[in-house]
Amino acid sequence: MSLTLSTAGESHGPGLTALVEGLPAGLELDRDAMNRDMARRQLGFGRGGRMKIETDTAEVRSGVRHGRTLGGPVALWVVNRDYQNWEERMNPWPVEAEVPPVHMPRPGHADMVGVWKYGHDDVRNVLERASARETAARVAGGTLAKAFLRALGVEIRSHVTQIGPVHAPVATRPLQVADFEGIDDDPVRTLDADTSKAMVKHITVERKANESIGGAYEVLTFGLHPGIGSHVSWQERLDGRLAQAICSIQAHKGVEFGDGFTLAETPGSQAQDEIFGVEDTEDGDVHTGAVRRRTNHAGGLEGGMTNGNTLVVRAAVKPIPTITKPLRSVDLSTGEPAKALRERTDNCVVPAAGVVGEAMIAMVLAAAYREKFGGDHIDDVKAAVAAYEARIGWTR
Ligand code: EPS
Repeated sequence: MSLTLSTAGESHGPGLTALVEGLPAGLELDRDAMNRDMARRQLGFGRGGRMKIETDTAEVRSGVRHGRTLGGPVALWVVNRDYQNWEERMNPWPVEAEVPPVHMPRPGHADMVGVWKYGHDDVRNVLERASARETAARVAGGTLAKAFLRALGVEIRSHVTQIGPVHAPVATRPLQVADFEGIDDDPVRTLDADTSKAMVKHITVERKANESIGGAYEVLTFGLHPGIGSHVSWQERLDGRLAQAICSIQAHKGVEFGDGFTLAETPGSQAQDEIFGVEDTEDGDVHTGAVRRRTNHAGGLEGGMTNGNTLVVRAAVKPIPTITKPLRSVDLSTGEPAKALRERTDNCVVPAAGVVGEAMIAMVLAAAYREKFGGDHIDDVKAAVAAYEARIGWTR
């Protein structure tokens, strides 16, 4: 038993579908919490005009009755309100109107290679599916994975750590769930007020210069049991699975766990997280079951498995390729030099990307929990988790 998410839909088509298979029956869902996540993905200073058109919700189409899962596939529907402005251009069926094709691929987008690979002569046939609008369906699906994890005491939070060259200060102590209270009220979803101002200023300045802006965010998962994932085969190593999920998000170019790339320059004796017994506990130690840790260089992963410490995943997001200052490209119908497609766009998506990162991490973790603990009903899962906790002597 695993858990899978499939998405369908185009950016300006009728809407998006998320199909989640493998949830246990009896899992309680909170409609408001689901839609809060949908709204959080639309937040962030630097979004474009499209976000004023959409008010995303995850509408349950199947698999849930009276607020609880039935054990079958759950289908969620996210309507594209903008479709009413695109009905001719994006109609699934032939239309009378002349719809001009797009021939100018944007450097950095799927446009050009997608046209070659799939045999299209209209870039729109590629860009509509490649668009990061698809992440609305990922977040919808992620709300179900989060509900499942929450039922087992696992919570996921994210914050922006970098916008362009502006870095948030490194936390001086391990972050806790409570530190994230109110983070979504910050315009760039960062934890430090002065950094937030500097990030907003940077986006404002770059937007005026017709630039798009990248950055980085961190996703922390609290309360994970040790032993999620496995060392026994490369396919089951959780770091590998998490990296795939994060790097599959549009515009994501890098991922690291814990101290990540910094570990490459750290002497071995300082790069590991020493293990202390309970009798050796000091203030600030992280309780990871029967032992304590004073550091978390590993980001909560050892040997491809969770180790009971907080999972720390950091992702790098490039500046998105739709820019109001179009770059040089060629007209694919003539091969002549041309300016790339210029469209309404976002300038900075990093605050929203953090919410998408949460959803993808939730999907991977929930799948690994399903694989480890099985169970047809959520109570079966809870019983299996409790038995495992007793066997390894683990407490939060
Ligand atoms: C996107 C382009 C913009 C973004 C869109 C992703 O859409 P539009 O072309 O309609 O202005 O707003 O993101 C979303 C719609 C969303 O919900 O996140 C792109 O080309 O990737």
